[in-house]
Amino acid sequence: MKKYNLNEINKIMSMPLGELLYKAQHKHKKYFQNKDVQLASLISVKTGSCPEDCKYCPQSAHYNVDLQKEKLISLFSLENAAINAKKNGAQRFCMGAAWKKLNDGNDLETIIKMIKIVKKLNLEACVTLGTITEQQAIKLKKAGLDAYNHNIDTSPEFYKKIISTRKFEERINTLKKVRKAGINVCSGGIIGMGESWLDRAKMLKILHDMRPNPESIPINALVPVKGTPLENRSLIEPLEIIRVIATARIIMPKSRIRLSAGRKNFSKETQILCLLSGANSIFYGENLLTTENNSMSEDKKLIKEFNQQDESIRIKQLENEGKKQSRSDSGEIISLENYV
Ligand code: SAM
Ligand code: DTB
Ligand code: SF4
Repeated sequence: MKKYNLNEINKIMSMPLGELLYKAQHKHKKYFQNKDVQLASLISVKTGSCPEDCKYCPQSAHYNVDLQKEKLISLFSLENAAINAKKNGAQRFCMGAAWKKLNDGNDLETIIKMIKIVKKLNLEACVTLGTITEQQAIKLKKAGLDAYNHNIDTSPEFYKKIISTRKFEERINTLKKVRKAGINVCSGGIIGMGESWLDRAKMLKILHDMRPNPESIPINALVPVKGTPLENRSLIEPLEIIRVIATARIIMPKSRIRLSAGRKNFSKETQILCLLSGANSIFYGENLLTTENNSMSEDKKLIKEFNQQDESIRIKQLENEGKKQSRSDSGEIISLENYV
């Protein structure tokens, strides 16, 4: 797999849009021949009161956000949510907890039970629980865990402006433990927190330098939540996320790129452009962790429209131009059979 340096990544990200999308599509077609879009459902298994101070996060205990805090949910609620996700067509089920780190004992044992429930339903199981130890990673793998989500979020330099309660390196260390235990890595970031294009390129470079690359890469657009320090940040321009996704697709062609938080603020056309740029997964379900997501019926329509040839256009063309014959510009009768 080709190695890109920072300069090259920057160059790719700033290419004329047509060229960027062309290159991204070329890679996408080569590595994902069946062109599927994976649907990943998300549930918050433990909500709020997190000791970390991530400036974007409504679940941090440092900020005053209107949020219903909750302890670990019951196995019964978890199973119902997973059954529902499966019924609605999800392939992956991701469980998130607002923890700085996973504690041994009841928390770890309950998470293991949750993973087993999800696996029994034949869903891919993913968790995001904060920092974990090597031993915990091995236990999670043994329980059947497919993937661990742990985002690097942004460049190491900008990270310091967003989070003061932990270091960027801690994230990398946890990711190494996940990989070593044989669990697939899910790691990506957020755009729209005030970072520069260089920060975005650096974030992508770090993900690209991980060998193998993370199997999945969530690209979140900041959801500015009232009460968090980033509440007043304006929404990103749609073309910004498209450039980030297309660049990620080009430099990490085998990874599943997940169009993640912030999708609710995008038009249908922007979401389709994200899929055309190389995104091949979405978070699917009415809620993310604590904020709203797009409706499932809209999403089903979106994927259908994206994948299906529009027969109605072809039929209308035939109706308008006479069943099997049409006139060319020069008035010559031509057969449509050659064209449809
Ligand atoms: N506590 C765990 C951790 O930090 O890894 C798991 C949960 S945390 C909420 C998972 C990810 O959600 C974060 O790394 C961040 O990328 C994303 N996230 C959180 N709040 C967000 C927001 N307001 N807008 C966009 N993405 C957000
Ligand atoms: C990821 O990168 N995005 C998801 C998932 N991994 C866990 C979380 C998005 C959270 C958005 C804010 C919220 O709903 O609390
Ligand atoms: Fe806690 Fe994760 Fe939110 Fe940071 S992103 S405050 S670690 S839940």
